[in-house]
Amino acid sequence: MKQFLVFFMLTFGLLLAGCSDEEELSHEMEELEGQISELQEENAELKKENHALQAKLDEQNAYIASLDVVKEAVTYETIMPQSITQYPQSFFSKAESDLDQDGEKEIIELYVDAAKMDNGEFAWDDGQPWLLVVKDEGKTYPLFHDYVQLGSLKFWVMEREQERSILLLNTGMGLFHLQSFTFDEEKGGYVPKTHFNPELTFLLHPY
Ligand SMILES: [Ca+2]
Repeated sequence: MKQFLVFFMLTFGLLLAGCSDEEELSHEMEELEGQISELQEENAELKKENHALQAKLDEQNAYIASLDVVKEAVTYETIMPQSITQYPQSFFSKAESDLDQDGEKEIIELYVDAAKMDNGEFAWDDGQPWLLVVKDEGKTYPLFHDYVQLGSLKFWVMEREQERSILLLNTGMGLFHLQSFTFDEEKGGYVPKTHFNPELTFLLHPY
């Protein structure tokens, strides 16, 4: 009888221990499931954020691409004849050359909106509008018509590989912009091309 009692108590004890392990495991499983569920929610949230960021990135890339198109159009748009209603007040310099090589010389004129004093010097301001035009039998092509801050314009007529062009240097504030303008017979205008235009270039000498 005593042996039976010992056997019964041992069995009951083992059963109790088994139950307790099972409960603990079940509890751990629940906790793990909870953690998995939380991670899945976080993952879904991150995916959503990632999607939004990608959409924003796509939008910004499209905007940058549109700016490049505008930049290209501005840089390479052919300059057609225009009617100049108001010239800057002073004539600055002039050249003559057969730029389209049709046997007749065109007139290239540079004007600046600065008063010329009695001694022939210009009364320079911190900046002023400039205008560079090519005149060809009643047609006027404004190659440059803009404000130049703390700088000036200088042009040359050059011939290279039997093609004539005007070279224009703009040394406005933070600028050292060298462009050429070449007549395109098919387009009927002057095609501008930038050769040198590094960002924020300040001339130290000569100032
Ligand atoms: Ca000509």
